[in-house]
Amino acid sequence: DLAPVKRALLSVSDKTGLVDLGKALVGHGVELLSTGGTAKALRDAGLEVRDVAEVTGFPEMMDGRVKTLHPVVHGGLLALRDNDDHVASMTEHDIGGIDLVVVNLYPFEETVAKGAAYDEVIENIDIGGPAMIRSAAKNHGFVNVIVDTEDYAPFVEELAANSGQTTYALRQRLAQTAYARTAAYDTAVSTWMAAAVGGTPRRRSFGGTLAQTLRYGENPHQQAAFYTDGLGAPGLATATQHQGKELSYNNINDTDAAFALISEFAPADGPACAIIKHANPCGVATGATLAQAYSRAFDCDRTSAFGGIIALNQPLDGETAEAISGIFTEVVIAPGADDDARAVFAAKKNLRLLTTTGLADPAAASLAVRQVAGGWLVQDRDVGRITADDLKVVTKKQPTDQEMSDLLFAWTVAKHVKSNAIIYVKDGATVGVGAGQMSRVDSTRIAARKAQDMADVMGLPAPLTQGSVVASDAFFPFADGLITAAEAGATALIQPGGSMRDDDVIAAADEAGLAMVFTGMRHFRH
Ligand code: 93A
Repeated sequence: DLAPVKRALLSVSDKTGLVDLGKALVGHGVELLSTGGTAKALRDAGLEVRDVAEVTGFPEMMDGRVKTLHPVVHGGLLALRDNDDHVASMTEHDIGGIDLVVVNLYPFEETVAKGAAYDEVIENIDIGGPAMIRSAAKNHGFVNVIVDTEDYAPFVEELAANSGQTTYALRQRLAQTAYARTAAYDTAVSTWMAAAVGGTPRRRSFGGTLAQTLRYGENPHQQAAFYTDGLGAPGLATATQHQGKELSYNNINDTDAAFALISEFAPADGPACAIIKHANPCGVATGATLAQAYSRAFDCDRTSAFGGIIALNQPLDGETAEAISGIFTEVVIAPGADDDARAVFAAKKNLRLLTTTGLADPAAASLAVRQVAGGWLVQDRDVGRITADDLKVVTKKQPTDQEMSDLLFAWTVAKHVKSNAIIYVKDGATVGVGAGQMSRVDSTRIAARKAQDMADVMGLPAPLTQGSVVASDAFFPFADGLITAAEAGATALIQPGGSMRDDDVIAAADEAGLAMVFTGMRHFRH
């Protein structure tokens, strides 16, 4: 199953490693064909190259839109070398075999990521490159195709090991990679166009490139990997890890949740901190300083914060790093870290520190995709946001200014808590979080009980839910949840409203002397 490599066509946008590869190929007696810019780069390095234009008898034309789209190229790639008919056609039409294609495509993803205008993005849709990749990959019985610079060196090693030939196993593996590349490329184009067109496209595809193989998945018996779309959104896909061992599957999932939540808090509005466990916040707080925001978030649920993921909305400083070092933390993610902070964490070998280029845009439209048996569920990410103007006060009592500010804070956190979500907040800090329960009243009770536990731990006379406000991610179907919250000391509530029994719930609020506002918007997170 060894096949010789006698002629190669190189056509690459990213010229990394090109000259070394060209030299190695020439060293194995391979003839090089190439397109404009690639040929120039090879010639500049002193290598002998034939222009594809010379081989096809056609110049590159239409701003390069037509360079390699020619039967002499595709015949040379697709011809079955052991088929008499094919070989006769090659002779008749003067088509030479091409045994290796090295192509990396116009940088479509990077062009989108840098925010280029529509027409520039369109010009960066590569047509000839994917065509050659697909032709070569189909004919992997004889032809080699390389789409990643990482594959240059192993390919050269294979040639050296097999006196200028390659094995079927290698060609087959390269072909699989090649089709994944063209599929991800077309996915990027189609995803970008779907956003430009709007609406619900009849066809959707999803794809990405391996960023990291993970040690295992949610559990050790599950294989896992992290794939990125290359479109450059701020977050884990583009973050820098400064220390600590590799992130695990659960770390990535939880850190993503932490970063999405903290991105709701604009740095200009002051420091904020979120502590995440199992993708749910166990403490979120603002503070006069970042260190204070951390300690207030920590005080919501000190027990759960152990082994948590911490996200900050401002660059990490030394004082906050010191405070965080008090207990075991898995990951800290922040839009930067100063030298003092780096020095403090240097002693904490197991702690992973990630810095991002900024926060995510909490209003940026993107898709949330979830797999179900036989398909995918796709929706817009929940970017719903409200301001005080959107709220309707439904009780006799009006919320005070402080309550109003806490209600909006609680509502923002609720969006990032698994349903049924109940969040108690006081003075810009969560003081009780009830997450992921099958009944809303249970979430209300659990959050209050956890606040009581914290009061016991901290030696407080009363739980911090006394004088707090409460957010509920969806309407209270009955008055029981609201009554539980009032018993825990809540004075104001925020919820979507819209239940058949809204009147009962409002009456119960009035009876308990609570203020309540309706958002008209729900934040289910299942
Ligand atoms: O505009 S294209 O879609 N038309 C083509 O016929 C074609 N052939 C190769 N783009 C085409 N390519 C791409 O040109 C390759 O995929 C590669 O990314 C790039 C290399 O161009 P150059 O060698 O001029 O730098």
